[in-house]
Amino acid sequence: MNWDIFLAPYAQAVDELKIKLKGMRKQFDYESRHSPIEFVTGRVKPITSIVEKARRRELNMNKMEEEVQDIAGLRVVCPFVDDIYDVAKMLRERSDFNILEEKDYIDKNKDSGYRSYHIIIEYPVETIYGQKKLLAEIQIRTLAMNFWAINEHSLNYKYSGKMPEEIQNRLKNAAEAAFRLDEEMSKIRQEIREAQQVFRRKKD
Ligand code: 0O2
Repeated sequence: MNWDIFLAPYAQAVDELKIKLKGMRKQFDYESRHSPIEFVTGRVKPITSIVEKARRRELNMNKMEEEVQDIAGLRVVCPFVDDIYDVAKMLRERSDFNILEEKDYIDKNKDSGYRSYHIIIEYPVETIYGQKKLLAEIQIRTLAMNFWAINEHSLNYKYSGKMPEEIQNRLKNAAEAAFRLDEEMSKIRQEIREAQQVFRRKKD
């Protein structure tokens, strides 16, 4: 397997989708409207993680393109929980990719405590050999969900997936605290928005 050749279209897809999703944020800024997008990141899954995932699921290496849906991964981080659903709606209305699947881990979080909204898309990339349709995963989550997930991810890495029970329990409590924070912030959302508008007017 030549990984550079295999991953090149995925790198292109990540670059293109980052520009497109960041463009949505910019459009809200130009129109001085509240942006449901705080920031956007993207990455191509590291080779070691692809191989590890394929092994864990006993995948046929030839079927990796269909089975590993997040080789191209985008993350849209939003201020509030409602913004996640607004972003998902905007993505459904786009014509530059097809949505294949949506996974709502917000209402029904994962056992670890993980919360996020995942959208699997089929994205067409133009290569020197013609068009190639590949899968990409867009994770949409709040700042609080993101804070929790990046810390949990580092701890999982540290303990190679065998996290001590005490830390697992602490993380579950932290996930609930993050969720309550999101709920509280949603309740005072209007106040926060007005404060941001005043701040923007003063800056202008
Ligand atoms: P990385 O290092 O971020 O690339 P499954 O394994 O079947 O449960 P599947 O099909 O891989 O799930 O898709 P799922 O559940 O939508 O998860 C895909 C990605 O979501 C993961 O990729 C993580 O990025 C994120 N994710 C899912 N569950 C958790 C979790 O409990 N904690 C954190 N921090 N992130 C999670 P990878 O390949 O696992 O990891």
